[in-house]
Amino acid sequence: MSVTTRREGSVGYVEIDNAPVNAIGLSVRSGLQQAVDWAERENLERVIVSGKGGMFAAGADAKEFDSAPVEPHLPDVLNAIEDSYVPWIAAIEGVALGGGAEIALACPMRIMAPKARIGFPEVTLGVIPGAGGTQRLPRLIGLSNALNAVTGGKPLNAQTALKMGLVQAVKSEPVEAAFMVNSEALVTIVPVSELPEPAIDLEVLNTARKTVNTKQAGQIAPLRAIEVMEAGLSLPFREGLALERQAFLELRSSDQAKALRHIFFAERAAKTPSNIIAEPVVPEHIAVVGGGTMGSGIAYAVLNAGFRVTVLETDSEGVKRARENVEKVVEASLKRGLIDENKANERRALFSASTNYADVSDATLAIEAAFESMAVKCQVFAALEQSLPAGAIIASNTSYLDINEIADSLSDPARVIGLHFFAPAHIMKLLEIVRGNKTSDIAITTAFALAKRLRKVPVVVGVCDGFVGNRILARYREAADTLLIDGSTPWEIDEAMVEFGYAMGPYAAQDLSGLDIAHANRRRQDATRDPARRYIPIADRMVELGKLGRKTGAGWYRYPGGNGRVEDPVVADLGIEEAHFAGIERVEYSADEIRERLTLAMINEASDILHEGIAQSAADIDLVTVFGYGFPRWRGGLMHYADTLGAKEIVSRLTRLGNEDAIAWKISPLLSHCSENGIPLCDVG
Ligand code: T1G
Repeated sequence: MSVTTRREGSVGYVEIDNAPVNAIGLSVRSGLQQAVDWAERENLERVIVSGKGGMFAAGADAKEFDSAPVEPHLPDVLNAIEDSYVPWIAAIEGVALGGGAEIALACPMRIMAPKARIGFPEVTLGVIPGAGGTQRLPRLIGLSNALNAVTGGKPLNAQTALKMGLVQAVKSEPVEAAFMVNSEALVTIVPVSELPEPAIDLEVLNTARKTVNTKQAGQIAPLRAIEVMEAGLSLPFREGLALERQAFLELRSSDQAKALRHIFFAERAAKTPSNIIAEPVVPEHIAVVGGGTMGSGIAYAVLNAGFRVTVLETDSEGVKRARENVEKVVEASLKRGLIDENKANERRALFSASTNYADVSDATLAIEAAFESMAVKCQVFAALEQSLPAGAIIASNTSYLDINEIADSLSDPARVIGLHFFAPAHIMKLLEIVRGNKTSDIAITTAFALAKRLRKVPVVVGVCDGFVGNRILARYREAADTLLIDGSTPWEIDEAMVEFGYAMGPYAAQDLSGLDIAHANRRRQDATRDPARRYIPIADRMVELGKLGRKTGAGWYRYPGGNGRVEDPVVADLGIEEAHFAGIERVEYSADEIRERLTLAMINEASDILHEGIAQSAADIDLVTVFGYGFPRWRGGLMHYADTLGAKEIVSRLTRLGNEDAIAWKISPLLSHCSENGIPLCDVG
């Protein structure tokens, strides 16, 4: 039963009971409809609706969005609640999101628990509120607050909801408080849909549109929400409702909604592989080796999850630096209001730094984030193997180096795994779990358990140069540099990729991370690079000129005194000069051609990664590209996007590009296979 009813005296209790998040599927809608009829048959004085398990309702069941809507439709159920002569009170604990919040809006009274949250996250799934939210909310909290809540999709805490009039009370026991509400007061409350609609405020509407076009560029749902909310201001409620419903149903089947649902469910499916059943090591104390940017970021991420952490450094200077780096992150979190002083002190109390490996003799997990040199890493791993208990798992945060080689330097290679964090490590959600040839199942399950505690998105990857993310990134950058020498400028390329949906293009991104990192990797690859493959020397020249990016005040762009970035004609000339040396006649590339080449280069490389078993599924590659490399979430990740083109079309375009450069555009056997057999990439793995 997804909705239970019981009465006590003249009060009816309706409880949504659909674990794990009380998603409002067909059985819940039917149960609520029956509850309305039941309350009237029983001639109750009031109904108190709540959710079982400390959660009101997570919203409509998004798993139903791929099938035709089935009655009773939620808007109709909510109208029945609102129109009933038995007044309903929503007693909200946990979260009331999407359709859950709309149930609350249909009730004359709403009471929230102090830690509960209420919101309209529909746009994060590529849709809009489809059960009255766009029509009731402006009437209740005003146009501006309603636009922010719906287009931003962010849940509101109880105090904010109370202040803006979204709920009438915040009580520690919402159900009990609902029982105590004065009956006379209850029956005099005007239903939300009968409140006067706010005036059309063009300035507020235009501000909302401007915000969406800046912060959610390319996304259609937020703009549709504004359109429907604006229309509703001059329509009778039921007509506004019909407009909302039509827009919701159209969006539900849109490419963007399908892409966002794909990522939503792929993220939640990223759990320990079902064929691995070993019990994880649950560390009380975690050692982090290296207190630099990555090490201190990792240490803070682990502190944030409540673990005791000791950062190991080589000398007292390093210990001091580690302490300062971690304190900097604590202070930044305090300043951003992410934690309060108590939480900050809790983290400080769990943290220590030392040069003495004996201080981590009880640590059952170590994460090495030392200098990216094989010799240094093997030294650190040997010291850790000596100091840590026998069953401890030892992980490396290396971005590129061979985990197998590190593992083979130990007497017990099974305890070695890669945990590849992304800077800033306490913020970026992706965690590549690098499985070596001898990595044990315990190490894998420990990595997944850690990822869950750190609220990271874990993806198992195999050992190769760059694993999954950095290998795709290297091919993306190579394709960009090829355009650079063949005719484009960094800013043309960046602009084209921002229009595709990236927050920033490849060159602005490199200026952030520093051009020296990729330069060091190219030098490392010199010995094994295919001499027949085109090599573009422009990025090397940039490093030789000391143009390393923001940190040197100039990279692909110039950064005059913190006033943002400006194009640098010296850089454009470098491309022209190198083209001249190489005897290349430069040509103009359109934004479409730039986007095509860079996305096809990544898709082709990712297909090889899948083909070689370095990634286990196309969905995993989608998680890596979205959560680690800024691929637009509303395109569903690299491989979901590839499937919108189709393998056949991709192969035909790669064939055309192959006429220019057969080596760089060599078609992945997986793409050829999918093209010949009509197989979507998302079915691979
Ligand atoms: N539909 C279906 N399944 C859902 C779901 C949903 N809305 N929300 C969560 N799940 C599943 C999830 O896939 C996972 O499954 C399990 O529940 C636990 O989720 C009509 C049209 C509520 C804050 O966007 O934000 O309402 O992996 O790991 O960390 O106008 O889930 O266990 O098999 O995330 O405790 C709007 C989405 C829908 C909210 C809980 N609602 N969910 O977080 O658990 S559209 C949302 C969340 C709508 C109306 C419109 C979070 C959560 P499995 P979890 P959590």
